Amino acid sequence: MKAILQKALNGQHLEKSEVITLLASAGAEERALYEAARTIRTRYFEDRIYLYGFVYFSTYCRNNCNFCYYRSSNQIHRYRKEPDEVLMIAKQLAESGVHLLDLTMGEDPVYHEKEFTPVLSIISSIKEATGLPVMISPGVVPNNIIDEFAKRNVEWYALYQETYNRDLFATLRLDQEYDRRMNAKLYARTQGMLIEEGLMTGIGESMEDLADSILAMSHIDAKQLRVMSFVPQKGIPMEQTKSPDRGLESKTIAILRILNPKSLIPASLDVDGIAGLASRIDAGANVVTSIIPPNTGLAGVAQNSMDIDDGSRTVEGVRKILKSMGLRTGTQEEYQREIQV
Ligand code: SAM
Ligand code: MD0
Ligand code: SF4
Repeated sequence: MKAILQKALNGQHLEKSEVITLLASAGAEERALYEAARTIRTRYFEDRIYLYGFVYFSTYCRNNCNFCYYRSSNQIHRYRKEPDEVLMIAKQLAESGVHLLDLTMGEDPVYHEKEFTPVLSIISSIKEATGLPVMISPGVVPNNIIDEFAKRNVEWYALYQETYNRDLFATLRLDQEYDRRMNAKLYARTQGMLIEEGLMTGIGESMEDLADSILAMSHIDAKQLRVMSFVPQKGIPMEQTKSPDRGLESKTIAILRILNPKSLIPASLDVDGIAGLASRIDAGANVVTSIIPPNTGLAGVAQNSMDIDDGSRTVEGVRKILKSMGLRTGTQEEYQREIQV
C-alpha cells in the first residue's frame, strides 16, 4: 500500500492490480489514501474549491434507465420549466456566487424528438445574462446538435457512461447503445468542448469492473470526472437494491484524484445532501455540484428534494463547511483559468 501511494505521489502510472488494492483499503490504509489524494489536490489547486449551480429544467425522459427515478415508466410528477423561469433561476444562482451553471434535462421527447431549438435559445440567453460558463447535460444528442453547442461556446458537455462494462451498461441503460453514448462525448471533445465523465457505484459492478472503469475514464481526456453512489428510488426496478457503502465512493474519488491530478472532481450534494460534503472533499474532490436554489420547484436527480428547500444546498450552506475545513471558494477568474483549453 505504501509503495503504491508513493508511486502515486511521484506521478507514476498505476496498474489495475494496484487500483484494486486501493479500492480494498480500510482503516489506516484508507486514511492514507485520502491523505495522498489531498496532497495531490493541494499541489495544483491549493485551497481552492469551485461551486456549480444545478438547473434540472425538464424531468421528462424517453429513456427507461433502471436506476433512475425519472425513467419513462415511473409514474411521477414531472415538470418542464418555461424559458423565462429557467433564466430567472439561472440569474439567481449566478448572483449567489456559483462558478458554473449545469443545465440538465431528461431526454425530453418535446426537445429530443420535436424541436431542440428552444434548448439552444435557453442556453444563449443564460450565457448572455450571466456571463458564466455553462455545462449542458442533455443526454445523448446527435453530432449536429453538439455542433450547435460548440458554436454557442458552451464550455462543457456532461454525459456519464456509469460503467465501462458493456454488459452491465446494457442492464442499466435499457435500449441505449453504449457506443452512441461514448461517441457523443468523444465527438464533443473534438469540437473543443470540455467533457465530464461519470461512474456509479452499487450498480452490480465487481471491483475489477470499477478498476477498469476508473482507468479507462482517466484516458478519454475528460476534464471533470465523477462518481456517485447509487441511491434507491421509489417505483424503479432497483428500488430494493441496497445503497452501497460510501467508503467505495470516497475511495474512487481519491483514486481518480491521484490518477488525474489536474482534473475537476465533484463532491455531489445529490447523494447524501450537505452532510455528505466534508467526506467527499476530504477524499480529494474539488468541485461542489448540485447546488439548487430553495423554493423554485427544481429537483435533484438522485436526491430530488433532500436539503433543497431549507436552503442548505446553497452557496452559503456550502461555504460555511468549506471554511471550517480550511478551504475557500476560488474566484471566477481562477475558475476561468482552470478550464482554459
Ligand atoms: N438524462 C441525462 C443523462 O442521463 O445523461 C442527464 C441526467 S444525468 C445528469 C443523470 C445522472 O445522475 C446519471 O447519469 C447518473 O450518473 C446519476 N443518477 C441517476 N439516478 C441515480 C441514482 N438513483 N443514484 C445515483 N445517481 C444517479
Ligand atoms: C449533480 N445532480 O451534480 C447533479 C447531476 C448532471 N450533470 C449532474 C447528477 O450531482
Ligand atoms: Fe432519463 Fe437520464 Fe434518468 Fe436515464 S438517467 S432515465 S436518460 S433522466
